[in-house]
Amino acid sequence: MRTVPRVACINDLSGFGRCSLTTALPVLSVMGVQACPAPTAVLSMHTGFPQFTFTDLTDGMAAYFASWQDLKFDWIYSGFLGSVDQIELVRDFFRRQKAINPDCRILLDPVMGDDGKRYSTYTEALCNAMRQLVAEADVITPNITEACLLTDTPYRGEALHSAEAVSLAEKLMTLGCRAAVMTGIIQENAIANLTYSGGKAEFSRVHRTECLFSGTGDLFASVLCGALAGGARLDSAVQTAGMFLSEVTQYTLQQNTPAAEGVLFEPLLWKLGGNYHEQIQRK
Ligand code: PXL
Repeated sequence: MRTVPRVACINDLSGFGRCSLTTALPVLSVMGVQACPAPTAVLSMHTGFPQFTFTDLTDGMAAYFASWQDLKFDWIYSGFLGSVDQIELVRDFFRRQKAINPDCRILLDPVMGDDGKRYSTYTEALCNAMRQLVAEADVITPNITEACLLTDTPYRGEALHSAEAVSLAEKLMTLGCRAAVMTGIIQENAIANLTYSGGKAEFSRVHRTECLFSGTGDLFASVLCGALAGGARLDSAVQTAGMFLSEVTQYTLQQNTPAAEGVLFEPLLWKLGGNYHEQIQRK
């Protein structure tokens, strides 16, 4: 492994609202990982705000990836994708990286929606293209809404019994990914994250904060990516990401800030720079 693992972060840059690249870059940096951004779009604010500008960057992406063709990445972490063409460019980038470096791993966060609803920019064509992209991934991190959209399953809320969650994860696996982490399953006063890998399902539960903040999926996937790039096993990386999310959401709830502004991770970011992962694993 490289001294500083290298990750390509394919995601949008939203100027306000704590999500996508503005979350991924600080989290990966503090976790000792070199984060190389490939921006898919620039938004003035994320799409959860009533007004935002959206500049799609698809046109520049082929040249952007071409200039990276001799770089080897340990992981590729992809998030919000804004057009079908973009999804195809990302698929080609995944394939090229795997071809020049079979050890390259792909973390795909299929950012499509939340709370039973698709994001306003997310069309049916994008859903179909995302289903195909999942087949290229080593790990995917959908929330329940996204798991339902990907598998054409009717959405019946975020509260799922363990057996229902496992059967949804099994459906996700039929799309061809190597492992799936289904996030944000409500089970009484806990949030469960389900890791499905190697034919085995494992639940990791943390304290639930009763509020829905924007960008929590991005923060979870970013911490997960940092831990994985640092060499952690998938199940332990899921525990670490879950614990950090639980701490940060509880802190944010106490501060009483608008939910669309996301989780206030800045005051707690330093924890990820120490031996947070080791501490969580020892608990
Ligand atoms: O947090 C996911 C996300 C990422 N990127 C953009 C978004 C959202 C959620 O609303 O709008 C642009």
